[in-house]
This record gives sequence, structure tokens and C-alpha cells, in this order.
Amino acid sequence: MSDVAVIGLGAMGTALAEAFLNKGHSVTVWNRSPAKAQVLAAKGAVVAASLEDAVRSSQLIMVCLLVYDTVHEALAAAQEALSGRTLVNLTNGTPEQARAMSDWAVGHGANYIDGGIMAVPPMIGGQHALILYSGSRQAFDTHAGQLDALGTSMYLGEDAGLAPLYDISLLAGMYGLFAGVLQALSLTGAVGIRAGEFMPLLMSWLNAMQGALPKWAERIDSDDHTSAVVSNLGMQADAYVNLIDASTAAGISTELVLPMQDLMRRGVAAGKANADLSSLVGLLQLSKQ
Ligand code: FVH
Repeated sequence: MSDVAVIGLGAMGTALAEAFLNKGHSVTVWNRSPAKAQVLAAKGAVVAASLEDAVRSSQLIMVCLLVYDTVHEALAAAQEALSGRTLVNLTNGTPEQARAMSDWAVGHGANYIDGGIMAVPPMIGGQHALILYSGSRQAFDTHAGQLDALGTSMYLGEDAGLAPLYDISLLAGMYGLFAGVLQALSLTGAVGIRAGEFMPLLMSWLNAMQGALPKWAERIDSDDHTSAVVSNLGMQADAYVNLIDASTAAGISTELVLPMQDLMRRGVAAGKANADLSSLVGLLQLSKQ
């Protein structure tokens, strides 16, 4: 028996297996393309001959494949072996996929934990690698010591969909930031300003703007977007037109920034001109309208 089995040895699965090995855990590994297991074998991992052998090798089964469909496809071959074990699925997916996977695993007698990895492979094993977990509390408590080998563990609750919900919400924030940075560097780059020259100013500005976010949280939680507003939506919607016009004039695509203009205009049309930008959350929550 091994302390843990790692199924899927892509960039992330390999980093996960290495982190377990580095913390002194015995590890069994399996990958569809067997060659990827060799580097881990050289570091002390046992290479399972089949996915079912990998599942049977440990009480704790970590899965990190590309997408959920491949997890279903791969585990179908070993579903009988899952009974009594804990399946931790770190594959990126949606809350709905996680809940369905949980039902499937529990239906085969397994404990299920879903996970969201907020780190890139080189970070795994360090304290800045945040790993979100949700699902069976009992299974999480049982294996917390082993899971901590991967980074900082955060348990969110019994609903298996919580970890992917937090994961994709954090990614939404990240991609919004990246989209704005791409637009900014396209504008400045078009007139020959080097990215390295502009970046310190951009980072300083973004850091300053982050300071507004705790107030957004207060406004959203209290559903009060109108008290003590310093930069109202109406003013911002008018100024935003300049961002669109300047991009167009410079030959820069507006595909990343136009949707925000549409939303701002919808907010103004809905009577939110004097409210804070935070009030737009309500317009995005279509199911609540
Ligand atoms: N890498 C990253 O920066 C991010 C960080 C945050 C979390 N993501 C998610 O982690 C999942 C795995 O990502 P990855 O980076 O390891 O991806 P790859 O290197 O492309 O490895 C994919 C593995 O999946 C195996 N696989 C694909 N299809 C199948 C299948 N039908 N049956 C069995 N295994 C399959 C693949 O096997 P092979 O191609 O080597 O044979 C790899 O082991 C992912 O959800 C990210 O969103 C990573």
C-alpha cells in the first residue's frame, strides 16, 4: 500500500506527485501515456500497471486530468475499486460537474472531495500554493495531513461544488485583470512605449484601485450602492467612451472592452447613474432579475 495514489501525470499531476514524495509520502502513480511516469519512478514513486492497480494501492486517490469527461472516462475502468477509499478530484471543472462526480463516486462507495488548485505547477508544495477543497468533511479531516504536502489547504464545506465555484470566481477576477492589462499594453505599445517602461505605473495604479474592493463588498452585501459615492456610474460610463474611441483611433481592437461599455450603459438605462460601479453585480445576476 502507498500513502497516496496520483492519477494523471500532466504538468500539474507530476508536480503533485513530486510534492508528496518530497514530504516523505509513499506514492503510486498512473498516467495514460506511461512514459511520463518514468521521471517520478526515478524519484521513488511506484508505477502502477493499470489505473485500477493505482486505485487499489492507496486509501487516498488524487486525480488531476485535463477535463471532467476524461476523469469519468478513465475512472469508469476502476469504479468497483473505489469503494471505501477517498477520491480527491483536482481537475478544473464547474460546480455542477463536481456535484455530479460526487454523486457518482459516493454511489460507488467512495468518499469524495473536489479541489481547486490556485497555483501553477512550480508553486506546488510551497505555502503560496492555495488548494481549495469541498466535499466530505470527514474524509478531508482524515487526510488533511497528507493534503498539506501540496501547499496551503482551505476546506470550504460539504457541497462538492464549492471548490470549483471559488476556483472559477477567482479565475474570473484574474482574467478581468489580464484583459485590462492587455488593452493597456496594446494602447501604449502602439505608440512605441515599451511594456517594461509602463508596467511599474500600471501595477501601482492597479494596487491603488484594489483599495476600493472592500467597500464594494460592503455595498454588495448591504445592497446599498448609493451612499458616499465618489465616482458614480454615469460619470464613468461617459469617460469609458474615450477608452473605446482612443483604442479604435489607434487601431486597437475593442473586443475585450466593449462588453463593459454595454453593461455600464445598461446600468445607466436602469437608473443607476448615481450609484457606484459595484451596483452592476445586480445586472449580471440574470437569474435574480
Ligand atoms: N497547469 C496549470 O498551470 C494549471 C493550474 C491550475 C489547475 N490546472 C488544471 O489542472 C488540470 C491538469 O492540468 P495539467 O497542467 O496537468 O494539464 P496537462 O499537462 O495537459 O495534462 C493533462 C493530463 O490529462 C491526461 N488525459 C487527458 N485526456 C485523457 C484521457 N482521455 N484519459 C486519461 N488521461 C487523459 C493526460 O494524459 P496524457 O496525455 O499524458 O496521456 C495528462 O496526464 C486541468 O484540469 C487544468 O485546468 C492546471
